[in-house]
Amino acid sequence: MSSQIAISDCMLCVWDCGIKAHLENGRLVKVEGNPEHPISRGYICPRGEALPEYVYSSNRLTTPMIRRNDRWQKASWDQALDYCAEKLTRIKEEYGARALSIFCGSVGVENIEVATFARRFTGAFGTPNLLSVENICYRTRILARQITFGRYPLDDPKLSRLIVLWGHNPDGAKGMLGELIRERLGKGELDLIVIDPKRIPLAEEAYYLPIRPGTDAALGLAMLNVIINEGLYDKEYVEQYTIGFEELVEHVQKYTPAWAEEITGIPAADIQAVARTFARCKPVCIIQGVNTLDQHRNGLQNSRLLSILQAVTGNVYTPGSWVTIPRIPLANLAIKVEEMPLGAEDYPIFSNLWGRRGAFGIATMFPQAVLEGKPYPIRGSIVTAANPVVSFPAAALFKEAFSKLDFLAVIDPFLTETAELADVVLPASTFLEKGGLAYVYGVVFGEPYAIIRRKVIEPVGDSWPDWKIWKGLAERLGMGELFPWETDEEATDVLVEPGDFKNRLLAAFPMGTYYGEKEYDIQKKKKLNTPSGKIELYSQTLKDHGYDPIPVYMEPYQSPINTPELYEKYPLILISGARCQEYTHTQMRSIPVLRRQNPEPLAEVHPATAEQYGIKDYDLIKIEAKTGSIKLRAKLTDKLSPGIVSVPHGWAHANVNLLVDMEGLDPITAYPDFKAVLCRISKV
Ligand SMILES: Nc1nc2c(c(=O)[nH]1)N[C@H]1C(S)=C(S)[C@@H](COP(=O)(O)OP(=O)(O)OC[C@H]3O[C@@H](n4cnc5c(=O)[nH]c(N)nc54)[C@H](O)[C@@H]3O)O[C@H]1N2
Ligand SMILES: Nc1nc2c(c(=O)[nH]1)N[C@H]1C(S)=C(S)[C@@H](COP(=O)(O)OP(=O)(O)OC[C@H]3O[C@@H](n4cnc5c(=O)[nH]c(N)nc54)[C@H](O)[C@@H]3O)O[C@H]1N2
Ligand code: SF4
Ligand SMILES: [Mo]
Repeated sequence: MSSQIAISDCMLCVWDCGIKAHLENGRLVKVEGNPEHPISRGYICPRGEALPEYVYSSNRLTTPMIRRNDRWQKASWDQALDYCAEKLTRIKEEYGARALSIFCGSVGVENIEVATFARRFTGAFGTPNLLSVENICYRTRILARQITFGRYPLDDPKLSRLIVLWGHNPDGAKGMLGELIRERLGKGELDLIVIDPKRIPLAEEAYYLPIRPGTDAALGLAMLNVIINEGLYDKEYVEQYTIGFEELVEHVQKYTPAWAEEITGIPAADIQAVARTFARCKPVCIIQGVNTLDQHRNGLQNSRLLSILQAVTGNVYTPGSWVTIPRIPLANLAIKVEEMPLGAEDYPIFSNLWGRRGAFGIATMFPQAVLEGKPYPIRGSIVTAANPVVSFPAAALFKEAFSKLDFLAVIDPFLTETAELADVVLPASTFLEKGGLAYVYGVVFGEPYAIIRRKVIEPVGDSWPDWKIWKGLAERLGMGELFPWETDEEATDVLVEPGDFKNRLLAAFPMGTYYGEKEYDIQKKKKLNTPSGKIELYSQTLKDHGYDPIPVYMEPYQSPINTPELYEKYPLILISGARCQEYTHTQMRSIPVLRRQNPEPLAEVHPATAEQYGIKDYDLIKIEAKTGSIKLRAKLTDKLSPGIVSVPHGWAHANVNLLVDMEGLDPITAYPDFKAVLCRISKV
């Protein structure tokens, strides 16, 4: 028997922890964290450890399948790709190229191999409609920081004196950050503030502010009120590097701590205390939820407020605050389509900020385009590395839309709920069965580090890597010359621009290498990339587009104050999507070792709230909202504030997205409100 250990990285979620993969006769048998990886330093979560069970799962799709007479039939790759090509050609002839949407999920934007070739195919086919989770996750905060700073600065938590976890629970969503914070707290190097409706584990070691979901902007504005009126801002920094401070001073006057207490439920004295600590401790780094604050009707302005808090206290571009890192020299393999995608007119900043064109259209407009033909019909879709029928808001509507297409193909290693609606499923290899590139370390620790990945095990069954699937499709559509790569190595290496970095990266395999250094003090060295060349506390760009140039407070669309009649019927607030270590989104429920650790979705409720409705721990309950209802068991916990129900996302049989609608989208980015939905509960 031949045993071997391969150094690689895990892509079961976005953080790319370093791993050691133990192989026996070429088969993966065990996975552990790699202590030599400079960022993850040996950290591994239960999903990473379950990689052998994941890759060899009996639920893997091992061959293409075509649906005929409502039954799946196994097909060869030739048959399946020919079939797709025929359907795609018909859609193009009948409705034009734009009637096809390519739909990418979390893996479809985070795994650069998956994302790059999906995007290239979109351009080659000639449709502008590349849709993705970026319309519900992360792009909003990037935009908010770009609007404020010209670039997107990242967290630098290794050197912070104070960290604010604002709607973020590292123990669920970003384990290696949790480890770092505990290590630094243990050494007495760090203070911590937690702002969350739930007393998360790290709140035990922090100054904790329980907040009413969706009211974060009220807290942020009141903190600014205190910081400005008590003269606690960084006068020199503000004067030299920002514009709009005078307008900001006037703007925040009405947002007093007493006003914010009414809205957020946080006592005014606590708001004052936190504002003072925030302004006096340097360097400080707000680590906002990866999506939490963005997934609100006020999402972009929530994120803008955090930028303004960092800026007025002089906590941008300094060690331990928010920093920038050089851009990784990725090759640009996108093929340009002149026409703008769905939603570009209604959400112009999302699509094009200062001539920087966004990669994606507005995915939340997809159901309307399919079901009503507005603004024009979408008739076909290829979904890759996504499960939107479960992961997107207004789940019933998305399901109906995917069901009513003329043609749907799904590329995935598993038969997802979205794949169950497809005409064709194409089995994708997982990241360990192909090449790739890991480079998201900037997002966790501001680290400009990258690793080139090579295949660790052979593709399972007759699965193909994504690049090969797109190539096969392109060939059948007469565009084969645009996908000339023949081997896994070629298709991986082409992701990085030729040059010094690429040579270093290849030479550093399998460990990876830095592609630059953190950049500090750039505000001192050059004009920033905003229209004014300064940090824009007041944004003329937002104003010119008809939005508030300085963030205002906006109630959640459904709320006790905004919709009091609805509140009478649905008196509790539903938050959704808190992460757990066992699963990534809708995935991995069929992996027994993970399912045993986390067998079923549980709705968290405060014991006092549960008692009001006669609910005991582990009772089966019904949660109803305006758009639907789900059933699952209750978990009583006094960690969650009373009056709130917290439900995980990603469980198909109790899909919380049946309760989330798309009525009150963020006017700037069309993000839905996943985190403040009115609901009621009852014992079943
Ligand atoms: N294990 C695991 N890790 C993941 C993922 C996964 O599926 N599984 N997904 C990855 C992805 S794509 C993403 S986007 C990130 C998500 O990462 P985050 O958005 O950071 O999610 P969480 O850390 O779970 O934090 C959610 C916290 O926000 C609180 N919260 C809810 N509503 C509000 C509110 O209105 N205001 C405030 N202040 N707090 C609120 C919740 O109580 C919870 O503690 O996680 C990534 N990491
Ligand atoms: N209510 C509520 N809903 C939410 C959220 C929330 O907080 N609350 N969070 C939202 C967020 S932030 C996000 S990012 C979305 C995520 O939404 P999705 O991306 O739709 O969810 P996933 O389950 O991660 O789907 C990824 C798919 O990629 C497949 N896959 C894995 N590797 C590969 C590969 O190499 N190639 C291909 N082709 N496929 C692969 C997986 O099997 C899986 O089916 O969910 C969102 N939904
Ligand atoms: S946190 Fe877990 S799933 Fe995510 S990359 Fe690390 S080991 Fe993999
Ligand atoms: Mo996300």
